[in-house]
Order: sequence, then C-alpha cells, then structure tokens
Amino acid sequence: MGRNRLMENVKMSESQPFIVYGASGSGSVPIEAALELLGLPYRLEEHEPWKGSAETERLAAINPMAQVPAVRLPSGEVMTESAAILIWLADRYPEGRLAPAIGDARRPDFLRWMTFVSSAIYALYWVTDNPSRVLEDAGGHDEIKAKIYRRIESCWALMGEQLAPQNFLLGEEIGVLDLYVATASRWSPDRRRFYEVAPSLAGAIRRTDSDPRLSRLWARRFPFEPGWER
Ligand SMILES: N[C@@H](CCC(=O)N[C@@H](CS)C(=O)NCC(=O)O)C(=O)O
Repeated sequence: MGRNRLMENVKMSESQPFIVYGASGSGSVPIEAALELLGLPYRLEEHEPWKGSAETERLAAINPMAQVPAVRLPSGEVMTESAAILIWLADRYPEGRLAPAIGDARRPDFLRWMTFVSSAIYALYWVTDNPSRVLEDAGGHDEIKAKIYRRIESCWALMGEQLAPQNFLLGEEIGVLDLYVATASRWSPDRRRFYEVAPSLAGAIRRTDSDPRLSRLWARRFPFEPGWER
C-alpha cells in the first residue's frame, strides 16, 4: 500500500480533529508541521502567552504551565510538552515514518536528541524570554541572556559533533527531530549562529526548511525575517 493510501486511512480513522493550542514562532510549529506531514486534520487555537495576564489565565485553563504548545487529542485528552507530543504523534502514526520505530537501532539516538532539545535548549527560553523571572535587577538581564545564548550555542555544537546526519538528522527521511531542530534553531541566538556552531546539521535543516509540503506552513507560522541567513 502506498504512503498516500495509508495516510487516507489514517485520516478516516480520526473522527475528531486535533486542536493545537499554539502561537506563531513557538514550539507549536513543529507539531503543526508533523500534523501536516501526517495529513491529519487539526484546528489551531492561537494563544500568545507573552500577551499578558488575561491570555495567561486563558491558557492556564488548558495547560496549567500556561505555556504553548498543548494539543487536544481526538480522544479529548490534552497533552503538553513539545517533545512528548512529537514522539507520540510519530509513534501513533508509524505509517508517516517520522521517527525510528521502537526496535530500530536509531531509536536511542532519537529519544536522546528529542529530550536534549527539550531539556537542554528549549527550557532555557523560560529565562531569556523574561529574565526578571530569575533576577529583579534589570541591569543584569543582558548578561544573563548573553550567557544563556552561549550555552545554547554550545548545546547545538555538541549535537553537531555527536550526530552524523544523512539527508536528515537521523537518516534519509525527514522526521520529527528535524522539525523540532528546524524550529528551535530559528530562536535566538538565531539560525546564522546555528550554522556556524553546528555546520554538520545545516544540510538536514535546510532540507527541512525547503520540504515543499511545509513551505506554506513555515511562511505562515515562522517566516525568516529579512537578514536571517537561510
Ligand atoms: N517544556 C515546554 C516548554 C514550552 C514553552 O516554553 N513555551 C513557550 C513558547 S515557545 C511559552 O509558552 N512561554 C510562556 C511562558 O513560559 O510563560 C515544552 O516543551 O512544550
């Protein structure tokens, strides 16, 4: 059975669309991208947690951490945590081949790097997005941000040294790890620095950016701004 037929079957088995609680340029974007690649129906509910207390309250009713992304599964259950959602989607719809299967030799690497992006990199933006969360004195905020951005660069560098990508990060096919890194590497210190510190990952991520099935999504949800290096 061809990939398209399989995707049609997957679609028909889902009566309720997924609801993605997200925002442009946020960690919901790789989830939206995974749903696009899987051909699954979803509805987007826009929440920008940085927009103030009314929005925080609205979001906290969905995710007690008051963060995006969150996803309402067709079962009605709400799931949070970007890495967990991406892994779940790839595992739940294996026909989409967005992750190495449980018995695959690349599975440990897959789980390692999905968790690494979430815990070693993504979690740090809780501080850089609002350094007053850890330091009252605004005079120290630039230093905190600069130091954390150096840390993020060193994490990307380490990933670049340890991974040996083919066309994509874990092999010949695009997967949720590529979507996750393609998104997180657009955040500060930005994609140009990412290419400099982790040049071995550049090819896979550029290919992820230019997958024709995702071009509309990237343009709508996380466009490169003028001056950004592609
Ligand atoms: N561990 C969470 C982190 C989510 C997160 O930090 N989301 C950001 C947007 S990209 C957010 O909602 N920030 C608002 C806040 O933390 O107050 C995940 O991986 O989903």
